Amino acid sequence: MAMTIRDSPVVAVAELVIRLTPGPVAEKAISILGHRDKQVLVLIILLLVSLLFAWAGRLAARAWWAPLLVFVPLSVLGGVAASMQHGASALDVLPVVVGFVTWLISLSLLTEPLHRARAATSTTTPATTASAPAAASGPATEPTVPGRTRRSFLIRGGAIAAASVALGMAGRAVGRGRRHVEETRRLLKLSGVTAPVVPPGARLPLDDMSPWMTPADDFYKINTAIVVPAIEPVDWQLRIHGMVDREVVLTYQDLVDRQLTEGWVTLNCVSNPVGGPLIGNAWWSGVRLADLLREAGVHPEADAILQTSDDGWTCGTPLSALADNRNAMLALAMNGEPLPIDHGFPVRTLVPGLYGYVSACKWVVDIEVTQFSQFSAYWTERGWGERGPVKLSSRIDVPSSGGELSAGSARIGGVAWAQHIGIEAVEVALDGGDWQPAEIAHPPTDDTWVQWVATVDVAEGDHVVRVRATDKNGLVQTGVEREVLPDGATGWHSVDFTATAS
Ligand SMILES: Nc1nc2c(c(=O)[nH]1)N[C@H]1C(S)=C(S)[C@@H](COP(=O)(O)O)O[C@H]1N2
Ligand SMILES: [Mo]
Repeated sequence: MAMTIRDSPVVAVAELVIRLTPGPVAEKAISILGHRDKQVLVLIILLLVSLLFAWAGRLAARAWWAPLLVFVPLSVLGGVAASMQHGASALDVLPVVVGFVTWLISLSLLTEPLHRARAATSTTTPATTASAPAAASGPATEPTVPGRTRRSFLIRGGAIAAASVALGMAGRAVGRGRRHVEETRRLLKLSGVTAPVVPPGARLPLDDMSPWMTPADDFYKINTAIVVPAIEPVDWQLRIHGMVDREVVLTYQDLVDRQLTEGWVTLNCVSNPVGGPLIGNAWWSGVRLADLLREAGVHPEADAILQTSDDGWTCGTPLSALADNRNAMLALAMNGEPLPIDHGFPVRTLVPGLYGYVSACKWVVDIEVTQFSQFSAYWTERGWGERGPVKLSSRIDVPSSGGELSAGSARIGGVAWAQHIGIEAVEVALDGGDWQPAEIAHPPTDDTWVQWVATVDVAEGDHVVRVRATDKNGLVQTGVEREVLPDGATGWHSVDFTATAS
């Protein structure tokens, strides 16, 4: 059966909770729990379900039907959640039905000996108690009622545990889907994809600086899906339709056969607080979106594309950012390797200059050419800005917050970014003093972050340093502090450190 772990009712309920959570609350949860928010949610749901089951067990001692008070609402919730998932069919409710029947059978098997025992003790009249010695000499091989109850309870419990283990193993077999795709991905050779080479001038030497290239394993991940899609390239296709002259349907092979474009692009998340980690720089290879859109023939009145992922996630991207000279692409590879599954294998979108939530659709399967006035997308429905141009920002990597430097002439460094505009200058200010210029690196395009290093004189003791950048339009990074909601944080990153005697 083509059942995947995504069909689990617990996951469905968790996804329902996520869907019903208002944007600002979800944002708070993500900022408190980091990106383990979904695992925590699943754990909470499992814990609640266990508590409800314990309660159902106690109810069962009272009347055979009482646990239904717990099972029926739980199953209905699971069923509703499962059927509300993106692309759900009647089949998705099946695990819930199976679960419901399993609970009923398990509980009645487990409690049946208890009921029998209770029935036995309650029919034990004083008269029969009096004749107990006689009874004992009769069916003497039969254990006493409490003993038999315990044994039978244990045997049945054991049988159910064994059945659960068997089911668990079956579940793991279901997880094979992802392992298969992982295997396909590992064997995939993409001609036209070149290995990343750090461009000359992109790096400034400073220990503990974030590396120019973020390895895929360290690259931040944002997924609303708890279990991400595992798609075989042969099963993937993308439809470009809507306000176009000709609908275009592309297979993975179609993309591989085309001329690939490659480039360094820094991707960042709108939820990244000032100085935060939700940013990474990678070498991407893919097919230019501008070419595909030209082939489809975009109508002049269109101003957006609505992208849909295999997992149902959506985002709206301004056409203006796709048709100009920037390297907006359907990416097939990251850092010279096929995209990792978690970063969108087999195909994801990438648009330099826009936050990921309005552009970087992973596992993209549908692109509708349309108008912003015609739709709302996943995050815009939750209160985030409709357009998401990246805001000019900068970060201090060295020293780390609360870290140490040797007193004297100290080197401070980090990154600054204003994708597709470019960084003109970076300045630092020590202990609230004047802004002093930093040296900046010169990467080949404006689509990446820019490393910077400043040399400052620090006396022994505690200090605070802050940074600001200026973009190539002459805009100076604002010191006004704004929250990430609705369209990205602003403010200056500052770091406290101690200068020690060297
Ligand atoms: N299908 C899908 N695509 C998605 C997302 C998502 O949750 N689901 N998150 C978006 C957001 S908010 C960001 S910042 C980037 C992050 O990409 P990464 O996980 O590869 O770093 O992916 C975008 N694409
Ligand atoms: Mo994001």
